[in-house]
Amino acid sequence: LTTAVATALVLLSTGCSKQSTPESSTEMVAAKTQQKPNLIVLYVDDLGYGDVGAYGAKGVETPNIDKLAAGGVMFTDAHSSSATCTPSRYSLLTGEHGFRNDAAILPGDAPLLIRPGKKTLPSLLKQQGYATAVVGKWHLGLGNGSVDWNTDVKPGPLEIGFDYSFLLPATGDRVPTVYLENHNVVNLDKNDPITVSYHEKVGNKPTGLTHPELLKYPADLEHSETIVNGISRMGSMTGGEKALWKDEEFADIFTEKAVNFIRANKNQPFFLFHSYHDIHVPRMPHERFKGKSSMGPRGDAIVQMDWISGEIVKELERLGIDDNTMIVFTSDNGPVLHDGYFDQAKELVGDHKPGGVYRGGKYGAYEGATRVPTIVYWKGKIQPTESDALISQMDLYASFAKLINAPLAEGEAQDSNDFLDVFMGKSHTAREYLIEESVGTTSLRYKNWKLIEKASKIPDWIADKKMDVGFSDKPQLFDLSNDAGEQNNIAAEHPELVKQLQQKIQDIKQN
Ligand code: NG6
Ligand code: CA
Repeated sequence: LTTAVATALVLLSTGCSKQSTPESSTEMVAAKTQQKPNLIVLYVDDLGYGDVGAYGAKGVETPNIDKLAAGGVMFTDAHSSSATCTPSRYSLLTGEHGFRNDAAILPGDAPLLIRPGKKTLPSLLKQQGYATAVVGKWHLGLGNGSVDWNTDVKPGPLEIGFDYSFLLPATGDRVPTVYLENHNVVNLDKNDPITVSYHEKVGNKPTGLTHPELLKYPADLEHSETIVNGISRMGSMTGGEKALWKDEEFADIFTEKAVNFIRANKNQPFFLFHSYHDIHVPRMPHERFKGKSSMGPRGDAIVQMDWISGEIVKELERLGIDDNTMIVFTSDNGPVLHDGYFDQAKELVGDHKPGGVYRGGKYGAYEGATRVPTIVYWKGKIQPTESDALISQMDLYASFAKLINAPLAEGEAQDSNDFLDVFMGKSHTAREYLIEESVGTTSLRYKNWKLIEKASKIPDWIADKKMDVGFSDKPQLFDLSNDAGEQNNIAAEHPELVKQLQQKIQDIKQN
């Protein structure tokens, strides 16, 4: 043995993996990297705190997720960084608040929000020898502005740390309604090029307004542009007929891509960001899930989402790598019933409470907006427990880094804290403070206090939607320890505390 190899062996046996491995010994590299756990983030869209069996769901059963909850750490105060998708995803992948980059819901043709060169969770993991993939909904923009879907679409996930991507480019309700695998639209016929616009009508495909008789669901005005697969969407699109997706196939196609990635990388550490379309609108689960809940398409989409989760976990079990894989299950924001399509989500909800005891949901400022079901499961490594630690998805970045002994650069993941012990269920104490972003204002948690700042910039499209968003022209203060449902604004009784919390928001923002 050379001295270098001997040193590496000692490091291996002590579990220290920071030391660089001698280049001459490829076997050593293999041996070393094999020890690192696989990481999977199961990222559901618009799943509320109360939408999972283990969290009290009434109208739907989720046996696969309940199994993770029963065998892992089930969090009761874990949050997405924001009440909407784009900023939450931005935060998960960069470890910083969305407001640091003005992240907001993006149109379907927006440029890539995370610019190449920015440190990201996948780039860190890739540097540490991980194979990295994102499968499913992206909604973080692509390209540099005015994307041409007929050529290489980049920069995108591959330019910010992912080795492989299979995407629904924006959302299910936004064009383009095609899959993007790495840089290319899947099944694109060069003779039938795609054009997309969010400013004007392109081509002559029917729209929800001109051809309502073609629709599987009626939709509101915003969702009444180009019809694809019987569903009118946001934005206008023409061309790419052979490439158009069928919403009912999402579950099977994305699951297959995820499973293939896991199989192909079973012998080396991998990171899979599995980003569900469910249970976002349009809710159009596969035929076999129809009627499997009592809540219509929204409930059936939850059943489908549970099935997908089960398939991924079963694959890990089949391959015998479940004991070397840490799984984080969570959602990008809280629940919404009516979100543009008349799919009876409101009418059929019954006594099911999508946000559990928490008020509000998607877009808003109340707890229901960001407090989401969150489970960490790692067979054999985590003792089942429930945790009421206040924790954010942003904290996964620094915690994963800690798990694999990867140092963070100065300024990298600036809002992310290493709470590995909390994610592993060994400690129940995480944050004292956490900013919650909504589309109209900023809120702050301080222990069990919750401040909702007076609202400033409520977008028009939400102002007239009559949602329980909690935006007010005065600051609101709630004591969640006796008012979890945020009913009693006690700001007037605690003026000093309100001031301090407002100041804290400013401090964090200027940090
Ligand atoms: C909103 C859409 C909504 C949904 C949301 C994004 C309207 C009226 N509503 O703008 O249907 O697509 O964007 O959801 O336009 S998210 O989960 O990706 O943030
Ligand atoms: Ca969402």
